Amino acid sequence: MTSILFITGNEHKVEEANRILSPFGVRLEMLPKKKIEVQSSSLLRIAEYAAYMAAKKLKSPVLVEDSGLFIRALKGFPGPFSSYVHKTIGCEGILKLLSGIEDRHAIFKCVVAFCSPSAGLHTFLGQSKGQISLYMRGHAGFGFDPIFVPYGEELTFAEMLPEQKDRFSHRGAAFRAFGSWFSSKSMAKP
Ligand code: ITT
Repeated sequence: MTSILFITGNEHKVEEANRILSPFGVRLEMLPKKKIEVQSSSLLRIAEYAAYMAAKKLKSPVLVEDSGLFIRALKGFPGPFSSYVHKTIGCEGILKLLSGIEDRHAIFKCVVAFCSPSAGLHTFLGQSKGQISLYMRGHAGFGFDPIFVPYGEELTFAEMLPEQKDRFSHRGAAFRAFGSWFSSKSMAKP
């Protein structure tokens, strides 16, 4: 197993990422620091900047992930502000904003940024398209899981078994892309 530092304050992300990466022989060690965020509405820019700054400071390979829920009827809100919006108005607030609105289309997006002093910066994207449910369902997972139903499915992420969520999720797609790239190279050295 290769160990890589994962800069995040979110334990759920670490648990999910480790589950997804274990077949690739990669284990993430959580470094529970708030990542350094640029003021940007781009997940890609936020993740790239945070990974670059952390690798430079720690002189070690690091991973950073930035994700968010983009709701079409709300013109992409909460998007890059998902963490703050979840802490403030939560799933209930999103359901209120969407009450009476027929268009429930939404996309979960995830950007994984890997940066190492020797290999430089590499990013991996994942997304999951689906619908915002009419009410909260299920208790598994975190964040907006109780209100997100991926297309082709009936259950919300919060009603699924963990491995089932990984199969459909934005994080599953992004970390699988990272895992297959990483295991095909030897990028672990500083
Ligand atoms: P770090 O920045 O410390 O990594 P964070 O939780 O603040 O942790 P983000 O800035 O990337 O992370 O915010 C992403 C938010 O989007 C997250 O807090 C959730 O509210 C929501 N989110 C992302 N992925 C999700 C998922 O798989 N299920 C449910 N909600 C998710």
